[in-house]
Amino acid sequence: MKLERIEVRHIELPLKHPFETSFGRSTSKEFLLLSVSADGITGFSECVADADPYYLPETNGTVFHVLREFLVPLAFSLDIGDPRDVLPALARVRGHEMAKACVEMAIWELVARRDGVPLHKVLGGRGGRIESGVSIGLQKDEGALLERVETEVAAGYRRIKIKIKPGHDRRLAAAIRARFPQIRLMVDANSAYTLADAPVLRELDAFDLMMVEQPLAWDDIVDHATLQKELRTPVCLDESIRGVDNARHALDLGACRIINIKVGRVGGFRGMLDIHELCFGRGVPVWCGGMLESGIGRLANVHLQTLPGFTLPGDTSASARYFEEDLVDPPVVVASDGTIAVPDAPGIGHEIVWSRVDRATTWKEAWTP
Ligand code: OSB
Ligand code: MG
Repeated sequence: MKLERIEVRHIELPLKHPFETSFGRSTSKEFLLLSVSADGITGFSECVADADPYYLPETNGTVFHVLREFLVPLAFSLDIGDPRDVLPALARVRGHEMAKACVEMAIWELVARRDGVPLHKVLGGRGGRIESGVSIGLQKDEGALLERVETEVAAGYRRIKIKIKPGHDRRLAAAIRARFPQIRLMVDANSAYTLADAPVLRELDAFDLMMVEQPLAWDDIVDHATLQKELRTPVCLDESIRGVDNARHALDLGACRIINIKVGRVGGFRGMLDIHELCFGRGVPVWCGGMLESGIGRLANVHLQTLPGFTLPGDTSASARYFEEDLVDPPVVVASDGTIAVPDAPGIGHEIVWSRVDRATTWKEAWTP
């Protein structure tokens, strides 16, 4: 199969509420939507890069550049058989995992549509339902945070994650634990600490947290290994994991006991599958992170979480937490038992509403071989 057309759109969707982390505050979601076509069928993917390089180095601008100059011409040169072979075929381009992932994921989605099967089928997953957790951003004060936790627990979510940063950590975890002794709770620092903060992070051991996510630098595994030895709470790596090789290095060094897999951060579904297999083989739990995706990326996350190693609830929550109106119909919904239905229609499995996509598109560009 040879690709015949690739289109990229820049989409801007307002967020219902600002989302704040240790690295910044977003009021809208800006992302690239990729469409790849062959043999009269089109597959879709949502790129996880942001407008800015505050989470990881890639941005919508760097992704567009690398697509136009390198990955799109390379993708047109491929004779595509098994979609597992696409990521290795892009290896000449070093790094730029998010740019590679959006090409690779759109090809998998196209293959699923061509074969008339849901995405989870081509990935080797199952139908049914997945467990859902939420990620709660930094709030204006402790009262507002407790209110948000209350709302999400009442909605049925099976795990609560809160964002922390220096000065807003121990006290927040203590307040939530005092009010909700039983909930599955974790914290995400998005690289806001250094090894010198180990004493503060060790105090978090008192709150029965499932894990502390990415406390140290975005590209570190060595200091995380030192830190993990000093904590009872498992360390989970997010930003630091960019592919199966560095995931293996992290596990070998003891830098973490849990891995957050974001498919767009690890080069696409092949990177996700390889890390999943590595961790499954070693009994290391994985879960699926989120990047405030629209329904297109959100549904990709729903499908991949049906693989057997995804044993912990992920960050895939309802579309309505973020968007007035999602780009897919129906939107992603979470039942009162905290689960999401895995679609069984072809590809991502929900209709893309093109009138809404057109309205949210700020610019687009298309290429042919
Ligand atoms: O670190 O997991 C993260 C959002 C943007 C960038 C990084 C992260 C997040 C989230 C939100 O935690 C997860 C979601 O609800 O999509
Ligand atoms: Mg994270």
